[in-house]
Amino acid sequence: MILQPDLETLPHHRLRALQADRLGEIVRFAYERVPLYTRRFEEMGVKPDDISGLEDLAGLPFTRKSDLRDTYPFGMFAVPMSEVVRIHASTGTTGHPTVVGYTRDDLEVFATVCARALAAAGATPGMILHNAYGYGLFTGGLGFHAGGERLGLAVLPVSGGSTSRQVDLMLDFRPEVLACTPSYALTLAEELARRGVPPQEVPVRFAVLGAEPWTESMRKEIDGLLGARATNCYGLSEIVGPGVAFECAEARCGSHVAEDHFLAEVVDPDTGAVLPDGEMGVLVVTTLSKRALPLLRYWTGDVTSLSREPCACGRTFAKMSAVRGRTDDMLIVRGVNVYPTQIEGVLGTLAELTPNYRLVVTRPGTLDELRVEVELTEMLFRSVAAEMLSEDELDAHHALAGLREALTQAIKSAVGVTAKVRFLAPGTAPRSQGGKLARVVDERRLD
Ligand code: DLL
Repeated sequence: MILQPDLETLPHHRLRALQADRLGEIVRFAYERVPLYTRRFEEMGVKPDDISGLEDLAGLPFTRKSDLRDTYPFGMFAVPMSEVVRIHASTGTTGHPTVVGYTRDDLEVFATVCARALAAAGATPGMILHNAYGYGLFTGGLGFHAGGERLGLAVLPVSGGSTSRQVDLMLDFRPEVLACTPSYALTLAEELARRGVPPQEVPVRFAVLGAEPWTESMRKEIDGLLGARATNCYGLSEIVGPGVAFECAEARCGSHVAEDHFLAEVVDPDTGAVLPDGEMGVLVVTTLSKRALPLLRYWTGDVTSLSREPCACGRTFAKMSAVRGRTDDMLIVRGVNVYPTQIEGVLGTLAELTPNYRLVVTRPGTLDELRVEVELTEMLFRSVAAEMLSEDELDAHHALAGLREALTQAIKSAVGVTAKVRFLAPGTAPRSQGGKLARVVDERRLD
């Protein structure tokens, strides 16, 4: 279902005209209201009027996360606090958290793009939405909450955590729609399986998953375990939260950017030059309608590509490919660039393995070592571990030699790195407790 067909299927030339109008307005607004932009424009000798069309965008500097941190907490807000009705913030593992604000109109945009995402995933008014994204400073919970209400869903604000209770509610209330991170969808699916609920008896039909990178093999796994259709939803708090881009149930192949509100570019991570459609680079987003925190050419750090091929669903919004990861999540192992999603893709090709894994990078001597720790399926584990085995005995079991060789080869040919493989018993790799799951442990000392 298309929530706003008049906007979501706008012919390209009209969409471009709308974007150009809004860009001119937001550039002037940001220049006049945000001291950082005033200063930057003046330093570059650029006037807002110089940006009269989309083609002029590349003349503007990037805005980075560090700009938000340097002006912590509210220095980039473009309206007085009397016009701000909501504040969210990232947890910020290093330095200050990034703080974002919304006017009443901004919340309207936020709810609308989340409602579009739910509708595109297959949700229709009258369905129940089990919203297991975290509520609080994180944008996922409240974003999908408002989006669900806007679409006409009955929203169950379960938030993250208390998996057993979530599954009780799921079995009693029978929600057709689930929203959470893909790693938490797996945790929920495991708990359902543990209770002996087969996929065809899981009430969820549509799962709207995002907030962390995931792969097609993970999608297949989740679809199978839940008996549902999982679609991807992308977003970041700086731009609005979830709903910046979302997949349609028809194609499930790339996420439509809500281009009436967000202007997307993909740029070369080293030179900053705009790349043509189809080429992988860093996603840069300009907000076209936000008022509390307008951001011009915001450097997301997320690696993706854009496509403007017509889509089966009829939406004309450009699609971004599944995010490979953030440039700062990229591991450099003996000089080779490795994204965790590349390893996840390889694990998904081997039926003996589960999607539960962890990557550990160490430097025992002078060389980096990448260790891929992955759980065996219950079936294989049982056939190997007829007797009690220690973790080391399991890992070294002769019956796993062929699998180890196959996995090592597959990783080498896909990623170009020889990884050490460690097999784990089912249930021993880290699980999402409700939010994003950290799968990488980097133990190298780089000093
Ligand atoms: O994760 C907003 C969100 C909530 C999106 C719920 C989707 C669903 P932040 O906490 O600010 O906001 O984190 C944003 O998470 O820059 C990406 O690196 C990553 N990310 C978000 N969605 C996806 C996705 C929310 N679908 C950062 N695929 C972004 C891959 C994603 N990475």
